[in-house]
Formats: sequence, structure tokens, C-alpha cells
Amino acid sequence: MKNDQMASQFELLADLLEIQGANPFRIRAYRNAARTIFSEAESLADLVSSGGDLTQLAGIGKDLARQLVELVQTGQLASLEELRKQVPSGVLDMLRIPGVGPRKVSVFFNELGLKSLADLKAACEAGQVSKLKGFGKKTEESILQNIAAAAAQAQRISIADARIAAEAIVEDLRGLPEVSQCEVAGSCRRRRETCGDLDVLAVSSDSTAAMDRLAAHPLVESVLLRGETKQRVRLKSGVELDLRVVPEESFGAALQYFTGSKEHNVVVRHRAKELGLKVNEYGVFRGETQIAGGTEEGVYAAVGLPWIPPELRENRREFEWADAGELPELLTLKDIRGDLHMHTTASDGAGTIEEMALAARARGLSYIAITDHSKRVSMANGLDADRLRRHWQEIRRVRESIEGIEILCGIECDILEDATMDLPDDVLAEADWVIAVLHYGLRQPREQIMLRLLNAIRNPHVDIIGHCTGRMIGRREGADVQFTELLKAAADHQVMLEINAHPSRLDLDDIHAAAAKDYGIPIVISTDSHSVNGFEVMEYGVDQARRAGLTRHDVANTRSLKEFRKLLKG
Ligand code: DGT
Ligand code: CA
Ligand code: CA
Repeated sequence: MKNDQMASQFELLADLLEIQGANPFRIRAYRNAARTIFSEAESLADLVSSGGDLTQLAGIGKDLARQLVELVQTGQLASLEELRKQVPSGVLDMLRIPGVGPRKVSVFFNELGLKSLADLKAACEAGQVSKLKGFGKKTEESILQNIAAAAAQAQRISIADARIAAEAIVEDLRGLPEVSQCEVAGSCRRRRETCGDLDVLAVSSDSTAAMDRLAAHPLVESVLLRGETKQRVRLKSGVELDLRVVPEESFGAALQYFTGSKEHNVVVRHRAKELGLKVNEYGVFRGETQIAGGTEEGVYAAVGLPWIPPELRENRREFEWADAGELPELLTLKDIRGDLHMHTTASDGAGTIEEMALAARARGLSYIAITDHSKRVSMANGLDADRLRRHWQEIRRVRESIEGIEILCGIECDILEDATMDLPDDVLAEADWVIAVLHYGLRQPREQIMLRLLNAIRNPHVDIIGHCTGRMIGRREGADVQFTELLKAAADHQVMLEINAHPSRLDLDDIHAAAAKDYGIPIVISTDSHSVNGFEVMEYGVDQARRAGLTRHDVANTRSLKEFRKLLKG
């Protein structure tokens, strides 16, 4: 069982306990544990099988450790299964409705006996929900508006699709004379690899103007809900977007609040409380007096914190760093000087060597590596030794003819199912740059996957492991990689690791990229371009690296080619 699966079991347990009205401390203990497990790079299953001490992890005491062992050894938790019997699964579906958490669901289930989304819809339509203590007409209406979406359980969209839509809409709203400020918030601003919905904030002298403009935007399909300050729309792509119009003096506070994450905000609120302050989406208050809220910097300063980059706001290490005055100076797109993974017409790319080199130079890069596929990838016209040697000849010819950019002779070489390399060592030895990757047999057992990765790492000619897990976000799980072993081996053999910047890969993910940094392994962010337009995705890779807390020193392709070469094996 993987860490994220274990974390969601604990989250589910916490939700079920909360629905049952259990002790809040117990619920919080499970939620904290879930967060620790989710953010841990080392596999807890491995830790358990090697007899490691789980109680060394933050928030994991003896009892939780025992349950983790149970989860690893039996694949389930008896206590969770018991709770599931008591709460029908339809009750849990209600949690997908925006604004409905376990506490509300608890009331629906325990006081009204509602067991499904359909039950809840009927109860709202009959006006039963607004009669409950602590609920009003507004809640009832909002549930009715959102219940269909929860039933459809809209898919999360990629960060690329999210940004393209959200930024177009923000740009459009900023064009209105009434709108003085407009920003994307939510998971999109934090640059999570996928987004559930989009969140946009605006300051407008006339909220009607902003809402009318949004409703008329070509990307918008329909308006789902419209109030005084909030509008929810569905885009033609199916994803939903919330626009909130806020007063100027609250813009920073709203931006901070709606950027999240929820977990990050819990800590911010807690710190405010310790200072005798209150933080909400309107501002920071001492008693009735607002002391900050116009800007995010002001909000953070009021609670004694430096401004924290949105990519770090997941309650992982950002508060620890901030307290120590050690928030990393995160890498930016401008720092990137080379791109070391791309394809040409020799395999499955659409551009020639020359076209790729010129396009890279036009984007300001000073070096690239041409890394076409090896022969195993026959559907991509992968290269055998002969073709590859001729291809490198051609690359050297182009290298002589183009000024202002260096071109390395590279190869994206498959690590075969039997753990050997797809090309002989004497060929790999001639390359300037060898990326080793898994493409086939991703479902092999972990032992074989690790044998393949470790053999590649020990090969004297392999410089880097590309897209380590082979996952395709939302479409295909990655291989069962034992990361601690991988990272140790990469560090020992001076092999770099790739963040593949393509938004459907983003592999390494943020947590493993952060772990690689802890091992001192240089990261290379690569576009894996298959055409001259492919270079555009570099920013998604940079954002993933920022979420991992990486600076330009941690990323090898921020260096000059000369400095970069010093990091290579041997
Ligand atoms: P998503 O949409 O699932 O990709 O993730 P987010 O982070 O965009 O979440 P979303 O859209 O539900 O809400 C945006 C932010 O607003 C979220 O990161 C934190 C804040 N927020 C939303 N609901 C709550 C809440 O009930 N409590 C607190 N403290 N913050 C909330
Ligand atoms: Ca969102
Ligand atoms: Ca939202």
C-alpha cells in the first residue's frame, strides 16, 4: 500500500468519526497523521516491513503506529470497516458538495436520517434543511445548486488546462474599467498538478459589471449561481469557476484565504489566535479593528510571518522554514538555461534537429540535448545503434552550423523489462548525455522495477533517470517505485533525476523532488518536447520544482553548460 492510499484511509476514518460525532481530539489525531503520511517520501509499508519505528514520524503515536502496521499487513483497518458498516456510503458522497463538511453531513445523517445525495436533494427541496438549527435558506440553496456537480463527481483537470482557462478569464476581467485588481486563487495559484475547480478574486467598483463580463466570456457555458459577491459558472470544458468580488481593503485577506490550502490556513489562523488576533477572508482583526487585509504581505506580517510563496502553502515545511528565516528562494523560469530531453523527426518528434535547436535558442536557452527514443519503442521509430550513430553525426554537423546554442548528442534509452539497457554499453559510451527510462512493463512487481532502475543507475554511462514512475496523471498509475532505495542509489552513483515538465507527467512529483533534494541529488527539469512548441511546458516543471522547495542551486540545468558538465558522472 502506498503512502497516499494510507493517508486517504486515515482521512476517511476521520470523516466517519466526525459524522458520528466522535471526540474532536481523536479526529484531529487522524487528520494530522494523514497529513504526515501523505507528505512522507519514504514508503511507510517498507518502514513497517523493515521493522522501523513509525512513532518517530510527527503526530504518530503508539496507537496510530499499531494501526498503520495493521493497514500494511492486512490491507485494511478493522476500525474503519466497522465504521463503514454504520455509515452508508451515500452519506460520504455528500462530502463532495462544496461547503459541506463532515459536521453538516453528521446533522443530515443523524437528525434527518438522510443516506444519499438523492435524500439530501429531496430534503432541501422540501425545506427541511433550512429548518435545522444552524442552517439557513442560503445553505439549502447552495446545496441544491451544487448537488448535481457532486453527483457527477467532476474530474480534476490538469494544471495546464486550469491555468490556461483561469488566466484568460482574469486577463479579460482586468480589462474592465471597474476592476482594479483580479487574481487566480485556489489550487491553481498553488500550482497543484491538478485542480478540482477554479477560484478567481476581483476588486470591482461595481460587482455586476464583473459578473456580467464573466457570464459573457466565451469559455463560460452557464451560470450556476449568482449572488451579491459570488458567482459560480461552469466552463465549456466542464470545470467550474468561482468568482468572488471583494472590497479593496479585504483583497489580500481574501487572496490568502482562498489560495489555501485549507491545511496551511488552519496554521495561519492558529498563529493569529495566539497573538490575540483573528484572521478571516475579510482581514486580520484585533477585536473589532482591522489591522491588515489589503495585501497578502500585510496579512502574513500581522501574524508574524514573511510572505510565503503559494506553491509552498501545503503545511509541509513552510512554517518551519519561515520561523528559521530560511524560506528557500525558489527557482524561476528565467533561471533555466538548458533543456535536456527532446525528440526530433529521427524518432517520434515533429521537428528536425535544426528546427528544435533554433526554437530553443529563440526561447533563450543556451544548450540542449537531442534525446530520441531507442529501438524498443518501435511505435515511435526508436533508433538502433547504427541509426543512432548516424543521427549523432547529423547532430554534430548541425552543431557546427548554428551559433549561439550548444547541442549535446543524447539518447532516451529504454530500460528493458529484463533490466538490461536497450542499447549496448559501447554505444552509450559515445553519447554526451544518456537518459534511462521505463516505458514498458510498468506493472511489473516492485522488485523487478527496482532491479531495472538500480541496474540503470549503476550503468557507468547513464546520467539521469527520466520520468521515474512513468505515470500519466489521471490516466495511468506509475510503476511501483521504492523511492528511498532509488534516491540512495542515485546519490551514491552520481545519477541525476528528472522532473519531466509535461503537465500530464510532472514526474518526479513535488514530494519526491523535495526528497531528492534532501539527498543532494541534482534535479534536471526537461520539457520532453516533441515539436518546436513543446518548450512551452517548461514552466509547469519549474512550478513543480517550486512546490518541492527547490532553488536554482538544486536544479542542474540552471547552470552554464561548463558548470553543468562538472555534475556528470565520471
Ligand atoms: P481544488 O479546487 O480541489 O483543486 O482545491 P482548492 O485548494 O482550490 O480548494 P477549494 O476550491 O475548495 O477552495 C479554495 C481555497 O479556499 C482552499 O484552498 C482554502 C479555502 N477554503 C475553501 N473552503 C474552506 C473551508 O471550509 N475552510 C477553510 N479554512 N478554508 C477554505
Ligand atoms: Ca479550487
Ligand atoms: Ca472553489
